[in-house]
This record gives sequence, C-alpha cells and structure tokens, in this order.
Amino acid sequence: MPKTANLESKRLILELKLLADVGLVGFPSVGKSTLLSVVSSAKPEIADYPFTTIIPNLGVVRVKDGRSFVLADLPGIIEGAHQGKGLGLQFLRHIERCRIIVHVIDMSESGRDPVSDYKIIQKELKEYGFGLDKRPVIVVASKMDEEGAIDRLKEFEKKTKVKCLPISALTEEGVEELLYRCADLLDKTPAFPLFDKDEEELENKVYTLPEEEKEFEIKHPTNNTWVITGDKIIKFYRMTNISTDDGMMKLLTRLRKLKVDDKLEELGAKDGDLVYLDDFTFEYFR
Ligand SMILES: Nc1nc2c(ncn2[C@@H]2O[C@H](COP(=O)(O)OP(=O)(O)OP(=O)(O)O)[C@@H](O)[C@H]2O)c(=O)[nH]1
Ligand SMILES: [Mg+2]
Repeated sequence: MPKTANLESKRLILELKLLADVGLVGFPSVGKSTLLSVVSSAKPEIADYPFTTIIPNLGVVRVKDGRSFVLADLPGIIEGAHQGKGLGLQFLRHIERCRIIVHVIDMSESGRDPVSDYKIIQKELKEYGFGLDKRPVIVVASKMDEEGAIDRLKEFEKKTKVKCLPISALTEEGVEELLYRCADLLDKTPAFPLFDKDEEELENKVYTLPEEEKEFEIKHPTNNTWVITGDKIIKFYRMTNISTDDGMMKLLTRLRKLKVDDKLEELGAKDGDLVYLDDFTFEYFR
C-alpha cells in the first residue's frame, strides 16, 4: 500500500520574471517597441494605439564595438500602475530584474505633456518600491523627427533639469549613441541581486515535508540483550514466513539493507549477544 499520510497538496502561483539587462520604460505609444525593432532582430507589434505591447518582448542588441546586451520592451505604464492600473503591476514586476532603465519620453505632438509624463513615471517607479527609482536611468527623448519636438525637448530640459538623449527610431538619429551609453552604463552597473532582502523576508516561505518515521530503533535493556523496535520492521517480520529459507533470507536481507547490524555494532553489541525482534530471537555475530 502506498503511504499517503504525509503527502501534502498545495496550489502554487508561480511568477515568471524576465531577465534583461536594459528595460524600456515609458507611457504607451512613446515608441518603445519601434526602438527595439530597430536595434535588434525582434519583431514586436507596433501601432499607434495604447497598450499595443501586452507581453514584454526581448531582443539581443549588438553594439558596433562588439559588446552586447538584452533589451526588454515593456508594456506601457500609466498613472496608478503601481496599484494595478493599466497593465501596471505586470509591467513593473518585469523592471525589477533589469539592471538599467531607459526611460522613453515622447516629444511629438501627442497631446500629452512630456514633463508630467516624466514625473508620473518616476513616481510610479518610486511607489512600487524595490528601489526601482534608484536604478540607473538613461532618459531618452523620442520621435525627434516630428515637428516641434526640438522645442518641446528644450522646454522639458529647462523645466526638469533632466538631460535627455534625443533619438528618432524612424530616422535612427541618436540610436547608436544610445546603445553605446547603455553598454557603458551596464559596464559600471553590478548585477542586480535576484532577491531583495525585504522581498525574501516577505515572500519566501520554506515548506519541508514532515520527518520520515524511522524504520527501526534499538533498545539495550540489559547487558547482553538488544531489542529492535519500530512498527515498520515489526510489520515486515510478521508478514514474512521465516520458517522457509526464502522467508528467512528476505528478513535478513531487509535487516542488512536497513543497516541494523551496523547500528548494533556502533552501539557496542558483542558476538553472542541476544537480539529480539518481536517474538523472534537471534544471536548477534559480526
Ligand atoms: N514619427 C515617429 N513615430 C514613431 C517613432 N517611433 C515610434 N513611432 C510611432 O509611434 C507609435 C507607437 O509606437 P510603438 O513602438 O508601438 O509604441 P510603444 O511605446 O511600444 O507603445 P505600447 O506598446 O502601447 O506601450 C507607432 O505608430 C509608431 O510608428 C519615431 O521615432 N518617430
Ligand atoms: Mg509596444
């Protein structure tokens, strides 16, 4: 009969977090997927409606000087993402494992304000915790080919005092420079620990199976006697017909397999001592 008493069943929710060196972060439609498609052989979906990217895309980027890194194009983020709005939490969880962040800000006439876009995303990263807001960041001004983009960038830098790298995925202006900057920053950024201390304390619970019941124990009631106890071994003995050679061999093999003789020796049994197993008695010889 299989033993089922110690079996446990659990429902586990496993979370797969991708491992990338660089994460592209920004509002929906700022051009993250387009950038990934230009710098790697990845073929992400690109469209001018928000949340085109629902599942992160990865691409291997090769810099002209031979260095390479993995770039993740992540789903767009909106205000309240850290509380789960938009594709919020899914998105933020993926950044946890990125060593550096490329924060993409749309400088086209998109109807949104680049300054508030920047502030909202910084706030979301901060509110999420796990030090996301302290991760090294390269701020990128995207769609610089669009009319009015240069003025919007100047205005942005003046108001925020944040220096941006202007790029256009369309004309590829500034793209190579961005790759060099990413590679340089990665060279200076140590690998991010897989488990933040707080996260470990909060989330990691260790489950262990209950200790296996011992097969046998040995008692030593008097000077020259030893008693083998234990439900399992006694049950085995009772089910074995030791009046036959086969049965006796089976019992001895079982005792040897369990290393009963080694244990008796270790405890100090001497040749000629009597050993009891239920109603069976035999002499110990080494
Ligand atoms: N003019 C111009 N348009 C761009 C540029 N990069 C992207 N676009 C356009 O911007 C729109 C959104 O581009 P995506 O790359 O899908 O944007 P995303 O940031 O990945 O968007 P989500 O996946 O929704 O978060 C598309 O219509 C692109 O063609 C650029 O450098 N210049
Ligand atoms: Mg996208």
